[in-house]
Amino acid sequence: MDCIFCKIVAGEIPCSKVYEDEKILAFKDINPQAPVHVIFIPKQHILTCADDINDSNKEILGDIFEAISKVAKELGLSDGYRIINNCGKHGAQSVKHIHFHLLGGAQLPEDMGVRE
Ligand code: DGP
Repeated sequence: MDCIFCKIVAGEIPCSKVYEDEKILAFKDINPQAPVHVIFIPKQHILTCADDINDSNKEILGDIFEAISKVAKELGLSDGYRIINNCGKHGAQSVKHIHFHLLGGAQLPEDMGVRE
C-alpha cells in the first residue's frame, strides 16, 4: 500500500520518534503547527479515518489516547494541549491512515471554525 505513515512504520521513511509500543507509533510532525506537534498512529493500517471506527477496531483508540496522555506528561504539557483528528475532505485530512495530532507547548487559538 502506498501510504506515507505505513512507510514510516516500516522504517522506509525516517521520522523523529517520540513514542513506540507494540501497537502504536508517535513521531514529530514534519510541518509543526505548535512548539509540540506529535502524530500518533496505529502501526497497522486498520483505519483510514474516524469514519471507519466500529466495534471490531475501536479498542486501538483507547490505546492511542492512553499513549497521548503518557507522552503529554513526559513532554511537560501540564497546562493542557489539543488532540485533533482530521477526517475526510472537509476535515482536510491529507494522509489516509488514521492519526491524531497532539498540539501544545503554547496557548492555542480558540477559533477552530470555517476558513473565510
Ligand atoms: P492531516 O492533515 O491530518 O492528514 O495531517 C497529516 C500530517 O502528517 C501533516 O501535519 C504533515 C504530516 N506528515 C506528512 N508526511 C510526513 C512525513 O513524511 N513525516 C512526518 N514526520 N510527518 C509527515
